[in-house]
Amino acid sequence: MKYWQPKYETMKKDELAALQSKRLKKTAASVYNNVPFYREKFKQLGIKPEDIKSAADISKLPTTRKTDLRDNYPFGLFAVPRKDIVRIHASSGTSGKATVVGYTRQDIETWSDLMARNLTMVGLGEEDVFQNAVNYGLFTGGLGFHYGVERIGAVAVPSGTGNTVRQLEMMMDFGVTAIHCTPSYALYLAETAQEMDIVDKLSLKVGCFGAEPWSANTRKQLENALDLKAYDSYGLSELMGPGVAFECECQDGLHLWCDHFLVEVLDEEGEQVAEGEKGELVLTSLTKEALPIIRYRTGDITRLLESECSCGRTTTRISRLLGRADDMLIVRGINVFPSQIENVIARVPEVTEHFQVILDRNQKMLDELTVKVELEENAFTGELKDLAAVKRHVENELKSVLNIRTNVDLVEKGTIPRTEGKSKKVIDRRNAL
Ligand code: DLL
Repeated sequence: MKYWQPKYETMKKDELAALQSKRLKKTAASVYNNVPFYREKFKQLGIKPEDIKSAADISKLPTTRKTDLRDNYPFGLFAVPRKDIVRIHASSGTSGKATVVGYTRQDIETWSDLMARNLTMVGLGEEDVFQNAVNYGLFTGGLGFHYGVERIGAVAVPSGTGNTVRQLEMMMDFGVTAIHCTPSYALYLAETAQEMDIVDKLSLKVGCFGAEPWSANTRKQLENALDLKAYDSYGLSELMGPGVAFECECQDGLHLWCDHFLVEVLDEEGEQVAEGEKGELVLTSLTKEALPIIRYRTGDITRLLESECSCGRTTTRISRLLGRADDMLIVRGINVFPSQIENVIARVPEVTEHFQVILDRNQKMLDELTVKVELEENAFTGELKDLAAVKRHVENELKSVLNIRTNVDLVEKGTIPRTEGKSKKVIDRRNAL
């Protein structure tokens, strides 16, 4: 069994708790002294950094939400001067301003090491050729993985996204042994490889898949189709990017690197759940310099797994992500909130306020978002070209807000079901596959 940083990966629970306490105290002091937003929050709660004596005091601290980052756009929550920032990324969220995150040189070092831990954990090393088939822009998945691949001394193939046939050719020509992409893109790669009848010419042994939800069933499908072992990779820009939690070869939950992140899984009352129970993942960074984050409400639902893993690592594990506490959807890797759609629809006089979002996965395994909206009676002129114009107008408005193409389906007034309780605004048919 190989570890990248065995000292931290297999640390005894009490030593780990002591390290977490030390780092939490430092983080609390850093945000209090350097970030006006947090200083104000501490004041409202009547606490000072000195009140944090150990990691167990975490529940005294305020929580942070995505909207707090947006409200402080772009750099308002940074805890270091601009000269110490060496890189920024942005989350894929699209409502209003993007969520901008920053890194110091040391933050990039930490991130590279955590990615190196993950890649070593799934059996990769300097003999491997790693194709990184995700976007290399502001999205953290590209450079985040890339630095980890270089750190373990494997060959990085920064193929980025698109051109599936070329991606597969590279895999054959370069003897690629490991790939990283979203699970939905992996399904498309698998299907194309089968159509090209080249699966036996590939030498893939490991697939790292994440950035969006996927199921145990998809894992089986991918492992069979591509003849590799598929591992779940979880992360979020606000805490760093990919590499926050990752599966080991046991494929029994994701190891969350507790020396760098303090994990809470909270129920609806804000209480920590027991082992095996579901709740919202709430994370506190323990070592981040540029953008320390206190009790970040990820909105992701998971189960807490505290028992020891047979791989020997002593971190807390979390189960595969089970859904969202809010209604955020991830469509082609972009975060979409139904409330954004609602706001757009409300601005268009030709349609009613009723709508329904339908998510499908097309033949290329890409997400398709259809928005059903009702035409107002007085907007129906009987002319098809007028209908087409309304449809185009709503589609364009949605595109400018969501940043993704949608298909608008105009339906007759009264046909979208009304309910007394919560209406089912979203029908997600993607996992029916
Ligand atoms: O998606 C970081 C990342 C890149 C993770 C590459 C893994 C691989 P964001 O764009 O900020 O960051 O989106 C974060 O994506 O809160 C989850 O809702 C979702 N997500 C990420 N990984 C998984 C996963 C990157 N393995 C948001 N399973 C998170 C389910 C995931 N959902």
